[in-house]
Amino acid sequence: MPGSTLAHAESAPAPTPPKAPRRFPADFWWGVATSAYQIEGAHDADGRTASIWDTYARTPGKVHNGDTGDIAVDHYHRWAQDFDQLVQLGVTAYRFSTAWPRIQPGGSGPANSAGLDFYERLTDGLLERGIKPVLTLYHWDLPQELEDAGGWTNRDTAYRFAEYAGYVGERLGDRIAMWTTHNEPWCAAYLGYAAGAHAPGRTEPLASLAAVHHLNLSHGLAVGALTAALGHQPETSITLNLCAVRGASDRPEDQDAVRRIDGIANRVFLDPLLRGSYPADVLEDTRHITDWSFVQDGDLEIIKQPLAVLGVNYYSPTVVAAPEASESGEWDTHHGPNCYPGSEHLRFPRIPGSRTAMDWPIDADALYHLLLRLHREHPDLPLMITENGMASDDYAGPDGLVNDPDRISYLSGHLDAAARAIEAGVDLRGYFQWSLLDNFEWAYGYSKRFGLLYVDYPSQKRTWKASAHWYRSLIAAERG
Ligand code: GCO
Repeated sequence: MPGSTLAHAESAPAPTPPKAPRRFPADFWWGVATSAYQIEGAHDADGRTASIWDTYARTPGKVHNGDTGDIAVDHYHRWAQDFDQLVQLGVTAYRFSTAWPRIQPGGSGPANSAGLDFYERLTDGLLERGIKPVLTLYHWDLPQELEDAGGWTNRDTAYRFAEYAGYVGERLGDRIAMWTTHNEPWCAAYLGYAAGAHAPGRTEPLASLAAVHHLNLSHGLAVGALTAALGHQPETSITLNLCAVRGASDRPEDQDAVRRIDGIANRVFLDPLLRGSYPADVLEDTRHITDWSFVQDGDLEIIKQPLAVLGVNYYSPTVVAAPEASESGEWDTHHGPNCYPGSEHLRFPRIPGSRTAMDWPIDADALYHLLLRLHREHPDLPLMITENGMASDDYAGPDGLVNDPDRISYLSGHLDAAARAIEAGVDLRGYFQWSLLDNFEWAYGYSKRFGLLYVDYPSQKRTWKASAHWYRSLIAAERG
């Protein structure tokens, strides 16, 4: 076990404790989030086989600098020291994901006991530290063999996912405080199969819509598998990166563009999950691409399962315009290329104002309005913010300090928005900052830093940023 490589910036400036009185419920879940491929490394340890991200990262030109998750931040070996930092932060919950190819090498056949052992160590390590394990079953690391058989465009993958979920449920059972089936099926489907900007790098609109459905279907099947494994339905959720979209103007064509994007990005998941049907306007908007015959009788009943909470990942808003209505010659491509099947003609005018190191616009108010919308449309559905954070160009100064005032300002503003939403009646149960550690930021490799802890990649040394001290003091003030 490597020696502790943590470097506390002991003389870090004492952050100003939050001035506001407590604004969150006493039982609010305060957390941080990570994902397997982004932090674990140990890509071929103890039986793990390749995922689509291992393949994609090895494909020349796909990932910045040719970076891969082979080592990442070596969490596979350093998890205990990282978990000790969770205790220092004072978080009450920790959101992580399990790597399917570690648990079921090749995506079919028996479970790999050594892989399950690792996640049992994580789970028990969290419980021993008084921290709730929030487990995501799929954060994009599909076993490559399943992609070779069609991936999420192949209906059978949904059934393979349920088998994998059953293995994890059987081993970890009721030790998991919240089971999340999927992280951002939007990314898995649209960036993976339409834009080609994420693994598996395909650019096939029809395939991406089939992937949307099979991801939705796999959610329902996995809930069934967890229920069978545990003997009762556990606390279950799914995490969506909902698009906080507004029009470039009030012109009818821009407002119809909003309807289109809201449908293909949000309601194509929300409606099957919560209403048991696909939105008619989305079926119409995509009629020229597919007749949706991949939706089989009974699928929608499977998808619509009771949810303990809906996880919401929020980073930045979106403005959309019909092509001729654009005011600015610049287009905001923080989604990457327009990857919306059937709405590729729409454009995203660049939003003025401050932006993160990802070139994403910053607007906490859009989070407030997104939460209120969800509460309005689904008043009995508890919510959790399962990811919120920003990339900034962090560096350790000669004094060893990592000052990240922009991140503190971002987190403060978005937590203010969350508190205002609670005041307005939203049943918000928790907040998970993205991310505990600087890590592998997908196609950006290690060039973007989202962590509360700075990672010096060559040495794997962790250093608290000023935002980590700030978040710790905020949690302490809120927990009282
Ligand atoms: C996502 C993923 C995370 C990202 C984070 C920053 O929301 O895209 O869940 O894996 O790293 O959001 O982009």
